[in-house]
Amino acid sequence: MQLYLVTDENACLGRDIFRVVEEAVKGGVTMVQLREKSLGTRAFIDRAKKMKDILHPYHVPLIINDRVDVALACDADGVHVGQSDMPYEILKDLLPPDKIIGLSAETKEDVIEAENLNLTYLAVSPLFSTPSKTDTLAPWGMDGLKWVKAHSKNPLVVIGGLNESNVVEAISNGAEGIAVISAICSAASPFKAAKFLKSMINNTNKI
Ligand code: TZP
Ligand code: MG
Repeated sequence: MQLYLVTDENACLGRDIFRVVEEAVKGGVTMVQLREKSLGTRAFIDRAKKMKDILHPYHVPLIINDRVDVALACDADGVHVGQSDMPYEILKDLLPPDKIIGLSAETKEDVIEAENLNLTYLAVSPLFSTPSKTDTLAPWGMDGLKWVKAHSKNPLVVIGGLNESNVVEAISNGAEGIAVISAICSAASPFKAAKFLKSMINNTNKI
């Protein structure tokens, strides 16, 4: 989950979403979340299957946002849920045990509650405010990330406003990985953007 690409077709500047994702994977993206807020179920499943066919030759896992039914239908590698989505306790019984489960934490209470769950990762969301998602609670900021790191044993992913200007600080303050939409989907070259972000992550000392 070092460099985690979250898809948003609207951020792809009119380019084909599959091409953007494949370029990004060639550049070094290590995990992809298919996040489709407006597709119908059938179209979502079709897109997920096609995405999985693109990703698996690169051994990059496919995570489905919100929809456990879609994840099961296409045998995706996991599911990402937010605080108002399906509760973890139900999700874990529906999914095979080897699947990835990621959860977004927006408050300190979310972080503490998540300590009892067997998550693959906890997403600190949003780290910074971002035009890519405006219906969020207050951003955590770097001090918030430090607080989460000090209070959570879960592997942490940060999301929201991550780009080349703040990746190093996020990783050096305890994030295992960074999740991005616009820094890659809206880059002139998703390949080069991913490659650059990946090299920054690889060259950063973790705590
Ligand atoms: N969840 C919290 S912030 C966010 C999501 C899906 C959007 C991240 O997009 P960007 O463009 O990387 O800030
Ligand atoms: Mg959700």
